[in-house]
Amino acid sequence: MTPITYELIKTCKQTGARLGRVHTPHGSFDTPTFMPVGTLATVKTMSPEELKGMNANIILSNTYHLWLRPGEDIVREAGGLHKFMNWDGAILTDSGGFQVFSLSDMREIKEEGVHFRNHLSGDKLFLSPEKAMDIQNALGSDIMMAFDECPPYPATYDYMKSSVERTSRWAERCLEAHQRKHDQGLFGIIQGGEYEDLRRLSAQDLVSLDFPGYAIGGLSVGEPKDVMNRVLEFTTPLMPSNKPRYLMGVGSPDSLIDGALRGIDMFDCVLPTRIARNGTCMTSNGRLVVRNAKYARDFGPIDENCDCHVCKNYSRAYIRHLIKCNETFGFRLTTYHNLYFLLKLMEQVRTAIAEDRLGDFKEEFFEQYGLNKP
Ligand code: PRF
Ligand code: ZN
Repeated sequence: MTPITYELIKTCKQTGARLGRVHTPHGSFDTPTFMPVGTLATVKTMSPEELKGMNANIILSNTYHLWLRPGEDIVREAGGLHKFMNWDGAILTDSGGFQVFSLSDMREIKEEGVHFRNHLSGDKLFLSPEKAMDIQNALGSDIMMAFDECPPYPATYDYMKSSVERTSRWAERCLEAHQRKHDQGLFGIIQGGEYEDLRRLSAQDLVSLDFPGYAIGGLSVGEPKDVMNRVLEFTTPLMPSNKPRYLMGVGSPDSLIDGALRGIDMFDCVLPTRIARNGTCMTSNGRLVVRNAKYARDFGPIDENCDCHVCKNYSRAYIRHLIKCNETFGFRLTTYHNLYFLLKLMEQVRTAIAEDRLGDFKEEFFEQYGLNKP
């Protein structure tokens, strides 16, 4: 019995997108959903109460970062990540594979695992499927991710093939090493870049291992948007329809809609929180750089179509002032608005699926967001 189950509620007659619900030991969440990123056991500047207030039911955290600081032993001693950070909703942890590849140079990939340097201290480190499972078992996340390799874009066919085969062997070792099958679910990660037959190979290998959910990795790594959409089109049909499908590292409003349209249920990305901290807001009319001088005397809200606490109470001029002065409260306000905006967008996507009109919703949203320009 797996602690993670997926309930398919309905598919959109217009697009085939899925409306569903995922059940975890720390509550359920409706899909398609967006997971705010809390790399170091905090969604930067937001309290768990604020996240709850915007209807976030699942957040993501990172094995690699928590392993380095404060160390998984301290989190285990605290009673697990939920208790440590006072978050009683669901938590998904990424395995560290991707972070090693994106944050550290001087890495050496071997069959046993990856040798690399600590991105903070320069010390030598080693991460393997077994180690990634040990750490995630100590953290106690509801959903753990398999230890994979995410090759850079573009990668040659031959490299990608050997990488996919290794990721499959690592996935098997992850299943073997996973100690808390009764209360933590482990998801497999499908790799293969833009190569259709390698995505099929990867999907077949992983599906045969019977994980309670599957992710698509190796996308949003610099490939053009139409490549990502094409890969999703041939990959999601290879994934079991009775399990959740997670597209890793994707969080722009247009990609969330395009992903949902192609049968994706879960997304995560640092985009909304990261751009918030340099003064960029997501709005129904596209991105708004609230730092800009033109907002110095603009006493209207960030987004006149947003009903979040920030848009109801604070002006562009005030938020611009705070951010220009590096005031923490300014970063909190833009972060709150951006997360609220994406969570609300996913709620609108779910409603559109329920009403069999996600295709129409996409047209309307893209038009207003400014994405239908030639
Ligand atoms: N693998 C893992 N985490 C990830 C990715 C991946 O391929 C991506 C790709 N965009 C984001 N995060 N383990
Ligand atoms: Zn708002």
